[in-house]
Amino acid sequence: MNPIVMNPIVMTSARLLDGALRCALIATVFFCASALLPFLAAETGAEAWLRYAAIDLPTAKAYERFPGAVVLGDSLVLKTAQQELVRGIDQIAGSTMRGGTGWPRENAVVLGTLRELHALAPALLPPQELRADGYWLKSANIHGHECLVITASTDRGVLYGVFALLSKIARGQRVPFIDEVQQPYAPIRWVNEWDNLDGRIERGYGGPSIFFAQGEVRGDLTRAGQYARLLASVGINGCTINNVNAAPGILEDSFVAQVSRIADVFRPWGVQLSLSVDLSSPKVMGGLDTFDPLDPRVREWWRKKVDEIYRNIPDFGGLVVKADSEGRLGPSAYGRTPADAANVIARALKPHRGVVFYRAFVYNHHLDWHNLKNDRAKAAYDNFHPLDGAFDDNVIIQIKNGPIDFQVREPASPLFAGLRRTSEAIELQITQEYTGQQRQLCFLVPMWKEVLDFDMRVDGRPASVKDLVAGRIFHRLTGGLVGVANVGMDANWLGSPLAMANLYGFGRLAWDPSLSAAKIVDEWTRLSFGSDPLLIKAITAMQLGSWHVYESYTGPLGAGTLTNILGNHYDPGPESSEENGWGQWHRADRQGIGMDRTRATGTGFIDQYPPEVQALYESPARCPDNLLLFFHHVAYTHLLHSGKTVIQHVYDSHYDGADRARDLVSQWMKLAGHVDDERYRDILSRLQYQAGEAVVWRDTICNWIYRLSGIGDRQGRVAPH
Ligand code: GCV
Repeated sequence: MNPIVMNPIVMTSARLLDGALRCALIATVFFCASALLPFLAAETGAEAWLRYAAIDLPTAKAYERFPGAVVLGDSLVLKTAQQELVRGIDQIAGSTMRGGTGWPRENAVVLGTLRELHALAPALLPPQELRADGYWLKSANIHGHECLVITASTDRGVLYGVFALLSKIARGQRVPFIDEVQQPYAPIRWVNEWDNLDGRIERGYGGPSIFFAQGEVRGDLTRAGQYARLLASVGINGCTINNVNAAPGILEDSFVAQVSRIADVFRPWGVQLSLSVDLSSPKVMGGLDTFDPLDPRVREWWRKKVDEIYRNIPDFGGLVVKADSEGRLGPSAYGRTPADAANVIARALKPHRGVVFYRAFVYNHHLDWHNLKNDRAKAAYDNFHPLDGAFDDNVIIQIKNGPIDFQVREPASPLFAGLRRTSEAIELQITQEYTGQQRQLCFLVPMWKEVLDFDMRVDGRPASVKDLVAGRIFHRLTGGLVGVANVGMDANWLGSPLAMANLYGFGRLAWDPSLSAAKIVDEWTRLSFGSDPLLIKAITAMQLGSWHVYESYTGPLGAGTLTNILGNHYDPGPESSEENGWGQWHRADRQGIGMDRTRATGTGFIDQYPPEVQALYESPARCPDNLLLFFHHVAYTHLLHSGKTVIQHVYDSHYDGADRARDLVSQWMKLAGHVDDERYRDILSRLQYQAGEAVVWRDTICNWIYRLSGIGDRQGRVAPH
């Protein structure tokens, strides 16, 4: 095994032999190491990016200069921050810090909010105002002691600062003198889990629920607490624990009491718990004969229910609503609007400072496919844009990144630019429902960045999606990013070790969407696998290229993931998209392929964008190739900007994609001996399987499009030219 990635426990032990000082710590470290053996030695992936693997001795020595870990204040979150610091430094640098409270009496890392710091060192002021959850890492001399201060305006910010410091140290950075402020881009940085109360997870690929089993909250919530730690380590501050297709029973008083146990294990990590609710709850479980949001009895029901939740969970975050969508009941049953529905719940939450996330994923799945003007992509904007300004200020409209449903490529939803007087959040899908279900490698950060960076050109001025959702363009008080994670009981959380880069990447982007995909994956790889240069180079290259690889054999040119949309959302199944009401149409026929969404001849979807974006997409001549079939129905012989015909591009892309999927296997095999056996073999078998699946996809799609078009492949791979 390569020395750089050898078992950290072995490394720690070796270093212990090095110096007399460390000899004194043998017993403690050995004890800690033994306790952690099942996680670290086995490398199951359970510790994810918080492995805290030992670093080299000279770098580690730098941390001996801070023997103390002093906390100013005694809140639960501050105590957690102190414990995490001590644990991290012990594992990473092999030094045991002395925990203490009050003013430092030796060189120390000092943890505390700005208020507490001010009492200790009034002259120590951050170079800029720290917004909620932002933190400042600062080397300073305090009353004659060399200190490293981690401060913030909130306790949670201090915890985030500790994780940031540990991440730097774990990646081998030396931080002797530091003066760094980090601020979150947006206040909302949440994950959703689509867990059902019976323990199954909708679109979950990492095992059963960590929260529920057989209709109850699990007795043992150790994993839920560990998950909260992972979330906090990347700055995620909220988690909705149950499926948006919500079981009404979640709101039974007895169940809320059970749920409060989950909030208890989230609390030390500053993660707020929230619940998805069924809008018909007042009727289906609340004893009323209606759930009309404008009925005073319904209003009172929500008020009492929310009060009851806060009695159990005082720091409860809020409620998520999926209504009038995919068979869920909603306000339309009474001729009411999403604003009526959102506001009745928002008003119940308001006194407690809770928020409502009302999902914009509202559409008719019985659309008449014969009608070429029908278009599911228009639904979110059509339903919500007219209501702009009608939502209370603690309502956040949660909008999927694209107008359809987490396809391998979609344009940014036009609704991001269509709400000026309403707060919004972007919903990204970490679980790979349409992108390989964790059985195939697809690092989604580059895709998310394209959407977040997309400029909507509102009123002729720059308006990136990330600025819109953060509330920066229209000066909203709240907003941000929500990721559908769906972690499960599998040791490595998502079922696949490499897929964890998506969870990490979501958190990092939610904190700072300007980070590059390359930086994020570099951080993640170092933390998850170590700093062996060969390994860093190979894993980052594989991850960064993987979305394009997957796209090229599943859905090139913006046609959508050509998968079995009526079944598993995984296998190739281009025919399943057509001739049904779901509206994931690609409109492939004998002449051509693609949805005509133009204003001139198509569904008019393009009209929903601001004028400069309309101009980009309306003309096939300007429309980027990678979205051509999303916006236009073109002949198979249509020439792309690349100079190829559409049909030849489809053939080439599928063959190229399958070749590149096979190359992923050889790239990985070069890492034999550089990665622990367990993860090496797991990842190898997944990549080998993916290479086979890519061939299945290639052949299915190429044969299907050849049968439809009758046009052969110039290279003779599919049918005679
Ligand atoms: C939770 C897609 C998924 C559904 C999901 C839905 C949603 O349609 O296939 O499983 O339901 O999106 O986001 O509400």
